[in-house]
Amino acid sequence: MPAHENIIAALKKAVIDFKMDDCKDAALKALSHGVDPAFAIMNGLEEGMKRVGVLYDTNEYFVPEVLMSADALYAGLKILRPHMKKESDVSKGTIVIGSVRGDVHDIGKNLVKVMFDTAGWQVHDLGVDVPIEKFVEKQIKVNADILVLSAMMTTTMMEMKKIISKVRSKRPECLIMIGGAPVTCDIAALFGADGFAASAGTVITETLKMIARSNKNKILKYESVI
Ligand code: B12
Repeated sequence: MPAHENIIAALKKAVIDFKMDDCKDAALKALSHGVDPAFAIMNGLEEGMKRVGVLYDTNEYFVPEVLMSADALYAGLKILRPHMKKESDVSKGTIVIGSVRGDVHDIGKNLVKVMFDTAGWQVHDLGVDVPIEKFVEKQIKVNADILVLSAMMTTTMMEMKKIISKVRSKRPECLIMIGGAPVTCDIAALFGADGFAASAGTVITETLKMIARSNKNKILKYESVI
């Protein structure tokens, strides 16, 4: 097995076995072997946490193991993140991101945040369990181009619908991208979101498509009135 595959496998295993030191060692090894940090994060750390998700769902892991795995993932991310190459220094725009009220899951949200940051967006992270008002106020205050919402539970996901209609009434020009394990493309359409992506790996591509769609709609609207 080529060296970098061993390293990716070691990153994944360290998250699954919630071995923080092993995760740090594998992350440092990834850097010294020239493995692309983004590739290591998504194929090592994220895949490891997805496996932990399955072990949790099958009652082989419980909250303590899951939290220790999350700690190992974050230890690896802390080493790899600073080495991700910023696409450009010119800001692509401003986003506000957060996990909705009642939801403290942040691993997925933080991986999505890393992608926006690396791709050149100015990121305002409101953290987890964020009340609607805070999303509304912040996106107005920083004149956000995009509001990015994360929810990991079917229960908390319903908050997104309320946030979208509130933000629409205040600042219709702010685009809204949503995601998280229970969220689907159909749900995003139902809630009136402008965009959806299934993972951190696809969020930037889907965001650029969302912006292109909204620009096209603006042109169509303009053409219809002239
Ligand atoms: C880790 C975890 C926890 C950890 C969170 C640690 C942390 N720092 O985040 C802890 C232990 C705290 C926890 C607590 C609970 N959890 Co929990 N948790 C999980 C677990 C095992 C893994 C989630 C995870 O991080 N996956 C790895 C990441 C990388 O993947 P991801 O989150 O899906 O994110 C990716 C995509 O979804 C997407 N994405 C995510 N957000 C966004 C946002 C945007 C805009 C976009 C575009 C994309 C996007 O991109 C991400 C990266 O590619 C899942 C099981 C599962 N199968 O998902 C249960 C799960 C989400 N939890 C669940 C539950 C019920 C709970 C608890 C209520 C349990 C309890 N009784 O206490 C509490 C609730 C806490 C709260 N109020 O939020 C349920 C939710 C069921 C439901 N209703 O939908 C799940 C599905 C487990 C289960 N099958 O029952 N949990």
